[in-house]
Amino acid sequence: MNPANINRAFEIARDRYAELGVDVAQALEHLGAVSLSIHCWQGDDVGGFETPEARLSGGGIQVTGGFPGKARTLAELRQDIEKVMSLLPGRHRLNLHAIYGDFAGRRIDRDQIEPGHFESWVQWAEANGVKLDFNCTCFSHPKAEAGFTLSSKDEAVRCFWIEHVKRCRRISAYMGEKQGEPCIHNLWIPDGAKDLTVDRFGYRRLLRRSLDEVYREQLPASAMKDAVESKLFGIGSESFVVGSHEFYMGYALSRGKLLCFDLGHFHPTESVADKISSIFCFVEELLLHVSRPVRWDSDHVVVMNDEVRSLFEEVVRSGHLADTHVGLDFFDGSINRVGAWVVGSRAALKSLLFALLEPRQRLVSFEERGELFARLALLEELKALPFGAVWDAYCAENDAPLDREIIEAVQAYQKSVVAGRS
Ligand code: RNT
Ligand code: ZN
Repeated sequence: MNPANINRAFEIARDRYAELGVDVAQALEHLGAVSLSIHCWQGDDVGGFETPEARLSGGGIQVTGGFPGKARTLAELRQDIEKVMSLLPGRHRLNLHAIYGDFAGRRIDRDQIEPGHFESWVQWAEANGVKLDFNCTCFSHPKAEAGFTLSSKDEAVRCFWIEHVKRCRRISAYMGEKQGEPCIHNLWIPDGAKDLTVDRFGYRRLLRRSLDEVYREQLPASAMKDAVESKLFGIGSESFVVGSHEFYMGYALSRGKLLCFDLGHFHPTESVADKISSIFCFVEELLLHVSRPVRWDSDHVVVMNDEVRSLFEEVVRSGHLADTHVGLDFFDGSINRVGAWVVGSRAALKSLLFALLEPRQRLVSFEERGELFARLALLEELKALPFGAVWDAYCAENDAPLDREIIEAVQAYQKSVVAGRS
């Protein structure tokens, strides 16, 4: 598109927002300061590289689809991530899972992993100007097959996973030290049961005890921060999930840990957006897993829907954008994976920009004066403002393609790189 047209459209949009009291330049500055923590696992259907045959199994999460050309090696995954990042405006982080270590063909069990297995990622990150986040992997493993890990009643199983998570925290601290800013270590475990469970309290007490053991080692806050991610149910854990919302909210608040809200981990009609202003009454930081549940925690590619928009609206309205770590969590193997990554990441950024362009003061003053029709009318008006012109200009300014250039860019990469993977 002709740069002069992008500019012309932007100037008209900027003036239109200015009439409502919105400072577009400031909104773009805030947007530019946000780094998404892009999940590595969209690239290979949450398989990881522990063995050549490694694939997602169990844990209540699932990837469907067999689109050809998924990354088979660390090198291919890195190449795909570099491509994805080149198609996004702004600087973003990479979120790794423990199963993505550089194991060089050796069988390293989860209770044996070490910072050295992630050294090549640290080097890659430095070379690409990317900061890393990390996750322990408590699924896709024989010792997770019975459905319980940190809350298992089998002490040997529990100890195995405690050791794994302890090591993952050290790996996170190693990454954080190397990159000169904290690496967030997020903990999600699949523990739960398909059917009516009687000793719920027993499992939850075990989980609390295991977590206390896992977090016993003090690691410098300048190098790593701990987050815990709750869930409502999974495939095969429909009746009981040990790490529920209440469990982790209590844990995080009493132990000074970060909470992680995943959009797919609540009742389908429950608003995660509405939790933001509640939780920020009690915490200083928050981790999000932006995702798209379709009837269940299906982890569809994020789009700019009402849920994601209102989530960011609440983050911005509460004045806590700088304290919110925005992780992505979706995995779709049924469409072009690089394309899925790009569309989902850009949708998150667009939703955030939309929220940043809200004339908050005007809306709040309508609200405070009881002019509730006016509040509603203005919220409706915003939907038809030239938001796209601001987004286009932001992309152009940041040397990223416009939305209308994405299809071609992804297809060209598919043809020249991905199609060669048989
Ligand atoms: C699972 C959780 C968790 C995972 C990733 C792979 O329901 O959302 O965050 O998706 O760790
Ligand atoms: Zn998640």
